[in-house]
Amino acid sequence: MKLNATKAAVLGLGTSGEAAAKLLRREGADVTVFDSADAPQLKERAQKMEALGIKTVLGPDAERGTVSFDLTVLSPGIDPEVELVQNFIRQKAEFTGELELAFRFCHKPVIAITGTNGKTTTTQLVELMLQRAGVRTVACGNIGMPFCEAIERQNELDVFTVEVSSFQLETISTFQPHIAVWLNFTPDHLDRYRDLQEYRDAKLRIFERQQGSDFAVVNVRDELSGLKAKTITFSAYPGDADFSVSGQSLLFHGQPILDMNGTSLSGVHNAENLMAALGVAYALGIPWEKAAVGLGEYRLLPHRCERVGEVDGVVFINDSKATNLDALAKALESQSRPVILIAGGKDKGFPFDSIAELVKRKVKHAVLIGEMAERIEQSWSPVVGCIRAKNLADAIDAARRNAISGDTVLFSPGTSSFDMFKNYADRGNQFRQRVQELAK
Ligand code: UMA
Repeated sequence: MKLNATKAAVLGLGTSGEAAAKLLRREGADVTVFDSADAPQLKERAQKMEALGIKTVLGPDAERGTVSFDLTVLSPGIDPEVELVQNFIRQKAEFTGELELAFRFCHKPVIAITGTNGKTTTTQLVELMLQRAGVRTVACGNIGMPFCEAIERQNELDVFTVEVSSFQLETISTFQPHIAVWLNFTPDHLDRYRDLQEYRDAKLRIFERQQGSDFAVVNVRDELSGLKAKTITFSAYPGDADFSVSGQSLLFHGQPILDMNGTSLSGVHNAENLMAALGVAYALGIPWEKAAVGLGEYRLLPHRCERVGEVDGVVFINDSKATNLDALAKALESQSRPVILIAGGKDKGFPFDSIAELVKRKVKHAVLIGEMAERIEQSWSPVVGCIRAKNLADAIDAARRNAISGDTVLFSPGTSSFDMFKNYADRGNQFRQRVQELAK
């Protein structure tokens, strides 16, 4: 598809905006990128874009433009309510997401993976499983490398493995994954969506364009109906699903196909992630023995229940990737020792009351940080002693003072990091570094 006579606007000069602008430029479009920020780093990136023949408008001017465009690409992290987007809406712009844009240039089958939790782990499991089984693929999308960037490499690939967020799905129109994976759905992102239904509706769009020749690999507990694709189900809980669990064994139609002891993964949520990956193998006709090779080799990324040290018999676990309550609950459920929990962060619009019973069962003391600290204290103080800390270092010190040998200090914030940190990885790295200093 050549875009020689096309005037394209890209909103946002983050990683996805940059990749979208470069793709459009390569295809011959006249591209302008708009970004409301104008920090030095962004200016540097803008200069690089200008060198490629891509125009940029930064800072307050980005929110005032009045020129009209044939195509307007919206970065997934930009909330449609912000002035940058509203200004384009007033000019009757229709938005194409970065995911949708990439798909329009995609000639290979797409495996799209969504869910509130486990997306990144499952995307990586599928990538490694396929690569070890001789299928050429790359993990891209919400995981980090934008789909628009991965498109450049499509001649070397057999299939794309794309982690897909609800934000990206808001702006699709033709996106049709050959295999759509739905891991789970629990409350999140209520700072962007009016309610849970709106969040769920955005996610459900992953199935919107699928046909009978496509596959939907879905968690049976989420009771998805009206799917046009061939449906493959999994569940870690008793019930009727194609893939199920018995002890450490993963079963397909009742027959054992993978022993979790042969992987580095444990816990209910990872059983589901593994079954979802095996569902992809089934859809692609990959034998179980071949699928097992990559799944067995896989090692979890940092910040996911990562043991980062032990001081005087107290184990410290970094679960900074827990950016919603369900992830925090799963981390707590998998703890067998008494827990000093460090939680809190950005206010994403959901209360912490719903896990108070679990906190009561597992947690000796809760140390609370960030924007949410006061609200969490209101929810949990009837069931557990709460301490408020002004920053992460103080929180770690308070947790250590209140822990005795045999306890675990679990840093599982339950919400996102942006009130105090660059992102969850920065937050987790700071936690790890501080614990390693204590261990010296
Ligand atoms: N911006 C404006 N005006 C505004 C608001 C933002 O111009 O009013 C600009 C910012 O200054 C910034 C740009 O928009 O320069 C940011 O765009 P973006 O947030 O879309 O960020 P990207 O760097 O393009 O990253 C996005 C995804 N981010 C989000 O969805 C929040 C990344 O997922 C993804 O890896 C990347 O595209 C490549 O596909 C991150 C994420 O947090 C990991 N995702 C959420 C999650 O997993 O929960 C959905």
